[in-house]
Amino acid sequence: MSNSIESAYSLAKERYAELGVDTDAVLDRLRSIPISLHCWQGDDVTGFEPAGIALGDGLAVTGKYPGKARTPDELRADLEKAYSLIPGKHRLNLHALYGEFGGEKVDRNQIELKHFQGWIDWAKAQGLGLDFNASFFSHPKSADGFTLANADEAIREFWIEHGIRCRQIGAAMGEELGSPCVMNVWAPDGYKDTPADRKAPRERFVAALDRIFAEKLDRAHILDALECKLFGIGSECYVVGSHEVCMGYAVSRQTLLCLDAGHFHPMEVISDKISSVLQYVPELLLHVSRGVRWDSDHVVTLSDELQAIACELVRGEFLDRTHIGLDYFDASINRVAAWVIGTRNMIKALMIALLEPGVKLKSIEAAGDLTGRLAMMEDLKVMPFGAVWEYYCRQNDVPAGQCWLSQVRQYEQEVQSKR
Ligand code: RNT
Ligand code: ZN
Repeated sequence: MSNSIESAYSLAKERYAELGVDTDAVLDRLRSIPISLHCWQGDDVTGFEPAGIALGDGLAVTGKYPGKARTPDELRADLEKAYSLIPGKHRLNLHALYGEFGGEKVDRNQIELKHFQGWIDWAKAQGLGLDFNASFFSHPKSADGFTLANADEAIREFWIEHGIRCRQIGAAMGEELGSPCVMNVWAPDGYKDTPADRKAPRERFVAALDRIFAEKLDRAHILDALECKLFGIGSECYVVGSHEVCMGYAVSRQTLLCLDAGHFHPMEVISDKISSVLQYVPELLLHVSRGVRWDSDHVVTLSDELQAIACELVRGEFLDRTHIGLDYFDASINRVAAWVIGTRNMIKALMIALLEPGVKLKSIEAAGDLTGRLAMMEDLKVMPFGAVWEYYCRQNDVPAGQCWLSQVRQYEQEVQSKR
């Protein structure tokens, strides 16, 4: 390890010790927190269905950066490059449309475990856990904007079957990998303009979810999650799976609730929702994202809100009940770099949160010293966490500072640019 990184770390360690924080213990804790990388950043949510149709249903990816992954092998190679530049052991979040169908037309209501065996074998070899998502979009049967809440019973049944199969596949993934698979359901259903009937689609949606989640599966293998949303492109006036619908569902059925940072009003933050919803739901899934003016899914930066999310998880001791996933898609920059930047930021935010003298802050607050609380929170912002971060990267054999980017550039030149 380079001397300057070590000596900066030992000075930082002293400074944190003065606040009663043990940096070595923080780094041990940090190493145990997995982040689930979203496979869909690697290919702009395209997937591998032979008759794949254009992305829609409220989702949009902008940018034309060259070199996107076109096959499962290319996507895995890109992911391996990204993981090699991210400290710690993490997970992969797969979508059902990323199955390996070998050019065969396998519709969503026909997917089977065998289509994901390649991913499971690869995850096992890489020491990664897998999470899974049913794909209720980019399909002719979602073209009218409705899937699980569709008024057409045959279409509803088609999507219910998809959901049921996704749970079974997810449970098998979790069992094979020895780590529970979080299986997330997000459905785009909604109307562009004001509905005459807001009730019936929600009733159909809840009934469809009950069918999908009916089979009792072992929570050691699979954890069911439901993701809400305020609006999407083309569903501006009405989204069936609103926060209230999903929250009520998750509370009453004791499933996980998925909070996506881009799925609320721009003035609303999920950091404030964590300790709220965990009063009622057993566990949470986070889709850490960054909305700019809308649910734009920008690469996660080390923003105030990212720090607030991480602080909430640490201060509330919620890390054991929260599964952290990322959800953004940017095709205007190198896609491997997008994974690396966003994931490293998530880890940095968790590290900064763990470096907080939490007991001290809470006791200042409990004593009513609100001046002292604000003063301490602000002074903590200039503590030498950069030195701790660089040490952590080195300790985990990944480049500290900006050196990781030259490795992405080399990979781009040798691999991605040849696609
Ligand atoms: C859509 C949701 C959903 C998707 C992914 C691809 O607004 O955020 O999670 O982004 O499933
Ligand atoms: Zn999401």
